[in-house]
Amino acid sequence: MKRLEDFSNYFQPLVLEELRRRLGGLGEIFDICSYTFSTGGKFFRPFLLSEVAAFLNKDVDFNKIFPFCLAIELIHNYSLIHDDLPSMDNADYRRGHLTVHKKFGEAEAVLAGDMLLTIAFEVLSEGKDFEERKIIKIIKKVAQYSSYRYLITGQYLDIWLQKGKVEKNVDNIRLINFYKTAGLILLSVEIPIILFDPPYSIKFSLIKYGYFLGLLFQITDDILDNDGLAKVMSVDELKSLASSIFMKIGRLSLDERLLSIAEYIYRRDK
Ligand code: GRG
Repeated sequence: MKRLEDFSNYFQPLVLEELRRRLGGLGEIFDICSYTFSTGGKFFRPFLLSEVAAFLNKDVDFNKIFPFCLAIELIHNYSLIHDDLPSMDNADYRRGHLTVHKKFGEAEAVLAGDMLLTIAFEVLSEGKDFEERKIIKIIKKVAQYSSYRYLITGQYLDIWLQKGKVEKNVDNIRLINFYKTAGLILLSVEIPIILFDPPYSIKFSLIKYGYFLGLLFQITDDILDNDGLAKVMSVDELKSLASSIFMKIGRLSLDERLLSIAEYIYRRDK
């Protein structure tokens, strides 16, 4: 998707610049913590956040929402670095490059994840262009969604599924995958809602949009990776599930730009 590619090309150097501003004086610590951002992620979550912000306020100045975009991407990368660790998924490669622990060592990777997660909260506290009460509300929501409400609970359940403590069935896998994926996707939709406070009907459609997008993202990811739901459902079943969610998104009263993001997720091949 051209708009996402343009956004990624614009956003990636900004992320590196921000990390350099904070960690540049710390030598190798900067190299370890910034490595993940030079390995070619899509930057989908900050892109989604900026598109929802533009939907709610056509004149939005990107500089004002940048701290929120950055925080989401920092948390996303922290979760991937920790997910790849030997005690979790034990992955050697991500995005076609060595994972952080393979390149720099396990302790270093744990600390890099910790660093990115905590910097995200520092960055959020710097969103000076909006009222303080909105910033506090966002910080609270980000803390909840990245921990017990979605990400970390999802990871616990996943680990227990691998260990046989949670039954491997379609419902449990759907729930786990949803938790692991939906938290940050919903946040990317909910943060601009908090910032721009649209009327209730728009808020409602957008939250449904974020929820469906989270589901769709995970289903297409499982089809692409032949993992998760693809282990317990056929590709045809998954495609028909994805198609029904995509149709539901199409019925929400949103604009063409937001619908085209759903279409990109639905049809993506990487
Ligand atoms: C807190 C350790 C810990 C884990 C939380 C998020 C998570 C749980 C684990 C990450 C691994 C995983 C399967 C996440 C599901 C979400 C997902 C599909 C991530 C990949 O997102 P993309 O495709 O990645 O946006 P890029 O590489 O483009 O940034």
